[in-house]
Amino acid sequence: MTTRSTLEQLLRTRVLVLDGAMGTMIQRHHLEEADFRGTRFADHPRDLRGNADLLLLTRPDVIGSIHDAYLDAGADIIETNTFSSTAIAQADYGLESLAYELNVEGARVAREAADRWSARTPDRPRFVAGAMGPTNRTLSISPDIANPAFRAVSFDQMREAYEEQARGLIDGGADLLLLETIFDTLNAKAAIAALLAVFEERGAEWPVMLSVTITDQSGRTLSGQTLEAFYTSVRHVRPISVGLNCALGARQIRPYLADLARISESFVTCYPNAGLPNAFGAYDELPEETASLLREFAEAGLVNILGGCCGTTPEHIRAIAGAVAALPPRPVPSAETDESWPWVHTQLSGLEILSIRPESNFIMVGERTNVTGSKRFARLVSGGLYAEALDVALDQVRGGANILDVNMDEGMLDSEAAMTTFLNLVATEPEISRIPIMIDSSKWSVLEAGLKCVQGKGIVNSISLKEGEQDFLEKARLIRRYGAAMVVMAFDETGQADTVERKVAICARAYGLLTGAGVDPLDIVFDPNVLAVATGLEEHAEYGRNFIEATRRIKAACPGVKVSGGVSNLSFAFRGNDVVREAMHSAFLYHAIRAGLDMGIVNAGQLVVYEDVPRELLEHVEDVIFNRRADATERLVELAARVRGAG
Ligand code: THG
Repeated sequence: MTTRSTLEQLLRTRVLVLDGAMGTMIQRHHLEEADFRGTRFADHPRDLRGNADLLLLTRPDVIGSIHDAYLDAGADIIETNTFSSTAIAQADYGLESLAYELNVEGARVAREAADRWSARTPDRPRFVAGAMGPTNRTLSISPDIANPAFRAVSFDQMREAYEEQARGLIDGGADLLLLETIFDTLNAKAAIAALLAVFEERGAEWPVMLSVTITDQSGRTLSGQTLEAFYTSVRHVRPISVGLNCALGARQIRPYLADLARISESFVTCYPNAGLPNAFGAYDELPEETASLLREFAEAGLVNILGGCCGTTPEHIRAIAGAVAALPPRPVPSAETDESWPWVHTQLSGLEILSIRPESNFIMVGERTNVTGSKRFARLVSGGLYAEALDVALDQVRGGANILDVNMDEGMLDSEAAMTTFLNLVATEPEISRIPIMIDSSKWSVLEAGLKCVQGKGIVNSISLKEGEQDFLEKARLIRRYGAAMVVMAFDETGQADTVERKVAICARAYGLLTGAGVDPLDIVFDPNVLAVATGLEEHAEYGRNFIEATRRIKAACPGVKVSGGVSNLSFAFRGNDVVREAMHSAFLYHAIRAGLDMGIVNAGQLVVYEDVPRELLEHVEDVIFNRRADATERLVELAARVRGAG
């Protein structure tokens, strides 16, 4: 039996107990600078007192005795003393080179203690969770107010630091990996990318526990996400548990725990602080009080694993273990038990969630933040006028965009850098970053640069079978590591599909390949190519109708997928005549939505209501879209000249 299945079985029978604070217990030992240094670091040029993780190398006896105390108190799972054992966090002490060793030792010391207790109480196996803290850096927030696009560390540096930590924890014998005190989801996504890479490298998976921190009564993470948005952004690691720890006591944490418990597909954890800190920064909630609050969490069916964070001690853990021993664990809900279960729908996120359901309105993807689609945006970005470029994004949001498409594909631009700068800035504007981002590029390096900047669950736009199956699946695999959805264009090795048959055949083939590789159909967005009509070329006459018919068939053939299109492409022949263009978009959308179109890349704020399109114009436009008469284009061109004057 694997660790995961053993744990899952246990978690279905009772509430498991996690240990309490490490720091609080270390304080009880009144250690001096000399204890932290030992002989090995006696001459280290920096102060080391305060580097709790270093005690693994200099006073492993202290750490081992704390593990013992928690196991004796009834902890089923103990956490390694490796919260800050990444090269990034250890750099504060000039000890970044120790990261791997600290993690190996941290897991080894905990493993030894857990194994001793498992041997003593074989009916109660003990587990080691490798603690992985958030580091002291934020990927979503600039440390320099004057320079909001700046980041003190890159996604790749953070991912590499977490890879090293994970390898150490695994090599030292950890059973689980616990990403905890998550306050910036992008840090957590870097850690998840690291874990998925290490699992692949090792050819095995370790169960992952996630624990997020809500810093205040706003109910949001430090980086501004709601809990539902957070969970949507990190689900792709398929955690064995998700929960809350730190910052708050049990009393303040309860409403957020209830929110998470309602939507979590995995087991739920909670290890709050021992109340809120007093005037001296100390915690004085007594063990019985913490235990009675946590007992109520279990009685309410909210939790599967309980423990303590700052200020909790073995006395707290003993009281908690006693209080919940006889209570049943939270049953994991599902679509069968909950009719409003979110995970049967396409779920995306920015700071907030975007759920795309059958009853949802049409989803508008704002197109203007595109250097090839807007001369103004292009001018602002190439001139480095990012504040004004951000206003273009804000206008799209205020115009009703539910998702923001960002494209920096211009020959004269460093597109990777422009994508990074712009998305880092978007992250600092809550009114914009509220909505999910669609990262639009024909270059993989630009798509990946974008993926490294968004804490939410966004959409990659796009991938296709253009370069063959292997390239397609490789990109899809990487997109999954970042937890994004993906637009798949109806494009294959022989080119862009323009007939209904080819559009449907390519999408069906892509669907088979992607779902076969484990991609959730709900994360696939097919784009059957909106192509320009009324161009004067006979072979373009059916393009409007083909898109609409293909949409209908793709939705029927590929359960779960969404269909999208770049609507403004349709009217390229009428550039400069916005009255006709908007009428064409409006009529096209009216029919495409009825055929199952879920979303479209549009100029948000400019869409005209179908019923408001003048009758004559509408008839001429629909003649073109449906290729209803041989002279449809001629007649629309002729009318266009007249309405241009009127408009
Ligand atoms: N499918 C997918 N992604 C896409 C497209 C698609 N991304 C790009 C494009 N097509 C969708 N975006 C736009 C953006 C703007 C315009 C058209 C499509 C547009 N712009 C005006 C023009 O060119 O006339 C520019 C006017 C101005 O400069 O202000 O029409 O199909 N997956």
